[in-house]
Amino acid sequence: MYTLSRLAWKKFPSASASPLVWKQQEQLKNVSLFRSLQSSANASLKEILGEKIQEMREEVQEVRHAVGSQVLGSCTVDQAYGGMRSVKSMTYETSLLDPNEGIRFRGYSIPECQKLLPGIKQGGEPLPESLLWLLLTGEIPSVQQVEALREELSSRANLPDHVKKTLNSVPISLHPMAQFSIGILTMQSDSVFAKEYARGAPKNKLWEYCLEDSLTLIARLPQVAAIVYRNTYHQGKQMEADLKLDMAARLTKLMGFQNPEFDELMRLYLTIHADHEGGNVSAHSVRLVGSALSDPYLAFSAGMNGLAGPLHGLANQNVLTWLLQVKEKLGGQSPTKENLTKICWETLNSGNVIPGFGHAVLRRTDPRYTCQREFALKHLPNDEIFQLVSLLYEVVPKVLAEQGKVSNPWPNVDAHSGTLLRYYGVKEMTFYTVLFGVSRALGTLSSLVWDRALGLPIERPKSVTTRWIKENMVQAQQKVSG
Ligand code: NMX
Ligand code: MLT
Repeated sequence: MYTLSRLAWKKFPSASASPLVWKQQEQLKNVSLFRSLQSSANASLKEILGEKIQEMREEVQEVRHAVGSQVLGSCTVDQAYGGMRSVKSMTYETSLLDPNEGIRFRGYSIPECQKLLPGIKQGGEPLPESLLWLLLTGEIPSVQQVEALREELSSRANLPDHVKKTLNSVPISLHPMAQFSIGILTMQSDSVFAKEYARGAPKNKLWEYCLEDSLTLIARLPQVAAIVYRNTYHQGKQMEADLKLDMAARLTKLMGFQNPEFDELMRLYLTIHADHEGGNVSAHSVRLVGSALSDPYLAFSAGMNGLAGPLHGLANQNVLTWLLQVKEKLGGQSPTKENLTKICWETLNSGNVIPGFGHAVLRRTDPRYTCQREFALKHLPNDEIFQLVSLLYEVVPKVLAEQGKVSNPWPNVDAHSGTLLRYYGVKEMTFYTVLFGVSRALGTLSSLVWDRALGLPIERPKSVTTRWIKENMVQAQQKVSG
């Protein structure tokens, strides 16, 4: 039997005893973005969500009543063959991507999140727990709320033995993302959602069970990731979990690191990779599989299988592999714009993409790249690989623009993350996408809770064959043109 979430009932105590140092109250006094924090500082996550869901259900009804029959987007034949690029055909509440400005989490840009979301120290990076609260509720959390959520996640973090046994028995020749996905599926035995659905739970209650599973899943992912890491690269010697720590620090300790600066990087990392609106492969896979009322474990594992592709999350692994190849090709020469331009052309001419550059939606430098660059400028300005990345920022967009194929020559999030991880000692590139996956749980599972709250139906877009297009469109056009 599962135990009901303490969040369901818990009111939050005063933050005065919190070990966390909170920057937000000071900063927020005069900020107009600061919407509803003060009024709800003592409400529980589930209370707030319950209220928001009620409001949102009404809002969606009103919107559908007002404009339900209007066209949101249309789809050309090229778009149907072209990965449905830019076709507006779904709603997704937790984040929105602007092609020029980049991602906003519930309306807040990354710099705004860095300012407003509670961190562990003055001027520090946001806690991923803070972002999770924001994504779920749409509100900047109070100090007490983040601390309570941290405690709640810690209380759910222990892995069942059968999950450890399964992870310890898979061959380490399996890619870490495949191991990670297996670990997630193995936890499915604890799905409250699946049990309650089988017992006949009504549709309007499903979000509560989805929330239960999502919180448990998010809480346990650091340990799943760390077991994969320690098994694959450290002979299976596992580290003890410290449940007093925040999610990011718990993860780095479980991986075997003891470095407060690396903990700060991990807070930033887990925050910025969390969500990227609804159409990217991982988010859309979670949404799609979840729409069949598959439970959050099944849905999230599907998302991770998509994240593991080289055009999506695996690009972070490929970027560092490529950077090290570039370094090798330089053969001891200092990198210059000239020799890097030549190497970029060699990559393109051999039929490969330059990993970490380009994007399906973005048309400028990814703000997730920019904030990582700022972190590097502050903490590792003299690192050799960072300097190479910096110089490539001046070279690659020019080369890609000259080649003339790409819609966006600018760097994305993956162009930078491996350099930072490597600097702090995570040199095993094949592990990088797992860290992306731990973070992506925050956004995709928050969104899944909302999918169930809004009662979104099973996804089933209509497909057509090329023959159908010929018979219904090509021939019709030929008739018109005589
Ligand atoms: N290097 C070389 N060619 C590229 C690149 C690149 N970085 N980006 C796009 N192209 C090519 C692309 O392969 C396509 O070629 P073709 O017509 O021969 O098929 C052409 O440019 C047009 O593609 P776009 O419309 O610019 O990009 P699309 O929306 O199809 O794909 C990506 C977006 C991200 C898949 C693509 O830019 C890419 O492959 N980038 C490198 C891999 C990468 O960094 N992925 C990570 C994305 C972020 N994430 O974490 O998921
Ligand atoms: C992501 O973070 O999901 C990537 O940038 C890919 C995307 O948004 O399409």
